[in-house]
Amino acid sequence: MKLYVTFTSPYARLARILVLEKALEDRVEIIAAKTRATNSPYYQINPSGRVPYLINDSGVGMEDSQLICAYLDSLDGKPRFHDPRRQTDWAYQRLEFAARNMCEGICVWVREMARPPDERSPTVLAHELARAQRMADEFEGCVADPLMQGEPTMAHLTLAVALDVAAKRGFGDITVARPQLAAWMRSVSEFPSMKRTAPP
Ligand SMILES: N[C@@H](CCC(=O)N[C@@H](CS)C(=O)NCC(=O)O)C(=O)O
Repeated sequence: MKLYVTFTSPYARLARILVLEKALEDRVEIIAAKTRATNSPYYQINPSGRVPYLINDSGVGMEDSQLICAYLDSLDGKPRFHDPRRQTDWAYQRLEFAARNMCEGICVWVREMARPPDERSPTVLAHELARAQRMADEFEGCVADPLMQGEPTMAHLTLAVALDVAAKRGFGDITVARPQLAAWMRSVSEFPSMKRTAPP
């Protein structure tokens, strides 16, 4: 299989983490894609131009971290990160989806900042800054929940990659002055799959 990524994308990082967690390194070739460039040859492979993108052993291409992570997790018939029993555990699902939405907002901020200064929207930047702070307050109140402790889930991984992209791409460390979230992030950052996929 081939997995197209960039090493800064939190979504691609989720797929890279699943490759490690599911011991698929020998089966999945990780390939750096050139995204956000006019006429990138990558667009011939994945017309959407986004990462991650997986081409499986049958040559079927699929995009989106949610789909790719679920697919990689299913290959051994023992989906640890997509346990069928959790699919209707709404207390868990709401945390995973909140983490994903927090990540999306931070990515909007990062993309906005990547534009030339005179093309940036202060309104969008302020909106995303405020959204992430509110959501961090919410997570400060719920990372002690047993659902966010113990063995990693997609909710853990998604929140952790979101916090890390914020810290590494100029948004700032959202765990500052949020002691529960800071302690939680320290412990999740110790997972070998998190360490081995840390952005440059
Ligand atoms: N919902 C998608 C989001 C993927 C995404 O937006 N990836 C960004 C990198 S963080 C990307 O490929 N951007 C390139 C572009 O927009 O052309 C997922 O979960 O995989």
